[in-house]
Amino acid sequence: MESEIEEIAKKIEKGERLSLEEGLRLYDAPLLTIGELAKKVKERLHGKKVYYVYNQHINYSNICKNLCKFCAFGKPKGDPQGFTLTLEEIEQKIKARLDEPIKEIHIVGSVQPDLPFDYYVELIKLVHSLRPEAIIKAYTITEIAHFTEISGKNTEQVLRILKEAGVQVLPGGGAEIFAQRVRQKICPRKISGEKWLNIAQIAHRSGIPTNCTMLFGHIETKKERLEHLIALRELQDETKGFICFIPLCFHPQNTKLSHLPGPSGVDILKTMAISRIMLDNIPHIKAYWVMLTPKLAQVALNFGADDLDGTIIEEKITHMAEAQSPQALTRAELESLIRETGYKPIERDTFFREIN
Ligand code: V47
Repeated sequence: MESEIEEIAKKIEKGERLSLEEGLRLYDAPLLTIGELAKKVKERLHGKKVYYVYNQHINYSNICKNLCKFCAFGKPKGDPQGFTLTLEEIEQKIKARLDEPIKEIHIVGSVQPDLPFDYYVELIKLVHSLRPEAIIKAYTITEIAHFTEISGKNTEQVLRILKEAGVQVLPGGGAEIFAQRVRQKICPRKISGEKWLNIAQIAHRSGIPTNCTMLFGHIETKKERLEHLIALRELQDETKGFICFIPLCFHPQNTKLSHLPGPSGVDILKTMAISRIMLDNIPHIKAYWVMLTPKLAQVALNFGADDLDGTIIEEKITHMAEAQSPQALTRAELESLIRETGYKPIERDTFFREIN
């Protein structure tokens, strides 16, 4: 076993690509060994830089037709905890923070049964008109698939309309685990993994880069995780459209999978590191502090992650699943988390362009 890991380590040091079997074997290596390897890969790419973004999240609705079993955010129509923001309410949320130097607005919701396609387009136009300098990262691939259904337009047309309205990047959500076996059990109404990848491909070809994610630590096997990573890597070889990968650790509370324990700290850090090592063509790996907690996200910077995401301010998806993290971090808090690890904090925009 040790010599096998040594062989894999040599390949990583030479910058060679790992196979699914090699990725799987890495899970059996000691945590700190994998961490060191991932850290080398990350520092080869980014040196001592660790990024963060000054951003704002807007969740326009949580009323959802899909009701995935891993999700505590989505609510059925008529549920007392359900909400849908009017455009006026969204306007207020944006206006309330116009004095802050926000560089990115992250807008996602649910597969909402009643809103017309026009709402989604007008929402983007509104945000863009109020904050023309901020980059709008809006609507997951799952939402894009829904828009094609309600508008009767194809994916290219939907994306073109959204791009003209002001969308510059799609966030990485909705990917979950691509394996159909898992999707049938945890999100049977959601689009297939194949469809998710197909829409990502169309977005990239239409000049809209995206992020990508993997929701792990529920019922998936390690092999299914590796298959997921390799599917992303293969698409990236073709399109180069993924900016950042975000491993999302499952939060079971308040979900239909609340009997599951969720991933352990070791599993989270190993998955972060293995993601960095396997995804040799995706530039950035995000330690999303909202899901990890700021403390574990800070540790993850030594396990391959080069980004902490951002200031956030108001997050609902993880907090409805009882996340223990705060609602917001200030720029000073993010910078101090990064500095303490020996890395250099760099403020970025959505495309990872540095901000002075
Ligand atoms: O698609 C839902 C996941 C995603 C739970 O692109 C859960 O920069 C854990 O994708 N436990 C949404 N995860 C969040 C997301 C994201 C977040 C930050 C930045 C970016 C980006 C993307 O959260 C969903 C789903 O995969 N999720 N419920 C849960 N209980």
